[in-house]
Amino acid sequence: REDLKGLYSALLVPYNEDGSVNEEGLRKIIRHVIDKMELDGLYVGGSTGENFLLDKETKKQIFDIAKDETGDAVKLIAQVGSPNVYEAIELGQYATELGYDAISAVTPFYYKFSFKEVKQYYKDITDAVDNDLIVYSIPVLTGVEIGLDDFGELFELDRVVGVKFTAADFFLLERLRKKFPEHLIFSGFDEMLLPTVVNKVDGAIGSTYNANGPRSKQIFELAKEGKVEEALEIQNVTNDFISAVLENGLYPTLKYILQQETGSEERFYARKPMAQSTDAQLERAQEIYEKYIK
Ligand code: NAY
Repeated sequence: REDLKGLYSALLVPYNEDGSVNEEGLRKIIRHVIDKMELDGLYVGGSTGENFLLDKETKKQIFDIAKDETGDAVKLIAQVGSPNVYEAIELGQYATELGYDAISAVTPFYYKFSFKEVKQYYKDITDAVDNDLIVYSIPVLTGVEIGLDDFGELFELDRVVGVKFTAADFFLLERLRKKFPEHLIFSGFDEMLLPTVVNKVDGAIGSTYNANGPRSKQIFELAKEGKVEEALEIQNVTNDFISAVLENGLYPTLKYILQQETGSEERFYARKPMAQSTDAQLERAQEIYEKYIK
């Protein structure tokens, strides 16, 4: 699946105060990501979209809007994973019928599933959905660690084409790349984009690319060309930005910046139980916006 390579937005979703999707705002964010950030694709239904706080119908609504707004302009990956595997299958089939280029599924979380159970989960999804699947590994949020040999077993499943690797384990990343040259590896931590590209990942999926697209693309391209020094300079500025964002609150700050960038009057709310931004956070977000993005 060479065609899936590239830089993806982990799509951020704006909500209304009552928790419903702000459709107009979402469409504007998608346009911004495609037209201004010039990213290669959208990863829809990930952590950044607050997906794990949503009911099934709202997840479908977001898949619909993203496909409708995007058409065939960029690649679309639907994150459908959930400890409720029946829902994962239904969403995978739904996104596939809509024309999504691939699906992705987070490792099942909450209960301490054995690797055998995790593997069965991926088998059940890929048996039932006629699409390629990217494993979404994010141990910091799920607590689920997958080792090298276990990745090998998952990659043996028909239609498992790669992994979104959101971890700071560069030893494991290097081993994975060497052992599985044919599988796709997407980097998941934006602040570590450069060292993951040096380790020859095929692409990256991140929340900050929604706002910091141009610098991220430069890092990606320069590093691929072996221009590590130049790429590092841009990663340094990027990480000044990311540090400031993380310190002020990741989603509130990105939401504020995207609200400004898309010229949306309506505030981009979070979905409960995420807290809404405080005035102090909004003020600081404006400073960060002016310093790094505007
Ligand atoms: C998703 O599914 O939304 C993602 O791709 C998550 C990727 C992000 N990881 C986490 C833990 O939020 O983009 C990163 C992250 O926000 C960024 O690197 C800042 O730490």
